[in-house]
Amino acid sequence: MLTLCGFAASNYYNKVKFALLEKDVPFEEELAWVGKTDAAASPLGKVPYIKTPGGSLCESGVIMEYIEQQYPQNPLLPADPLAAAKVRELVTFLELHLELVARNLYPQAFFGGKISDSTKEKVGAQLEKNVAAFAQLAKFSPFVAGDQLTLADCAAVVHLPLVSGATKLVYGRDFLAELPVRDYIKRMNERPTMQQVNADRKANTELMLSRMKAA
Ligand SMILES: N[C@@H](CCC(=O)N[C@@H](CS)C(=O)NCC(=O)O)C(=O)O
Repeated sequence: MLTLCGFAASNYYNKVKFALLEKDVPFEEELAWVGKTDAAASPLGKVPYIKTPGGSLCESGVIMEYIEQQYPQNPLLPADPLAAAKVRELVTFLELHLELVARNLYPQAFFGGKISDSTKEKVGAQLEKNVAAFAQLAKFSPFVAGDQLTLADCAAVVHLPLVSGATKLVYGRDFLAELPVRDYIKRMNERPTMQQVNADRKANTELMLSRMKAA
């Protein structure tokens, strides 16, 4: 049995959880807050990580690839090598060129801090460029990579709402507004698997906030 470790308020955790649920892979969850992670399984102290009978693994993108290979049922990658690479291309854009850049805005957008004007300007310009490039690749027809649910959707459902939310809060404008992201997220939220992810996220976020208040 596979164990998913971390906490359900985390978008990276939910990326892996959504893939497991969609593939119908049996798994257990083990709550591990930041600061309470297993250093051997996650040397950077990040979540998620998984425990398997053969050993542990960290990094959400790598974990998704492992799950896809280990459990071939309900595939989230096309069989055709180029089509599969196109899915991975989208995953890379979502993780590296959207989420990681937008993350520089989170201290101000979500955690009550303030970012400098120069960071705001630099990140804004980078995001404009990266969003335009992502728009060239993403299909939303109806899934991010085309007519099949793939690993790119597992990444898109967790990363896109944060990019929208952070840009709205920091710049007063949703940088993804030109893309059909709202309708896409609405459609994805209708899936029972996503409803479970969202319900667990909400409950865990409340728990996290009450822990922070008590601290
Ligand atoms: N590249 C990592 C990123 C994971 C990540 O940043 N997780 C956050 C929680 S959403 C975390 O553990 N942050 C704590 C830290 O970076 O120390 C992955 O894809 O798994």
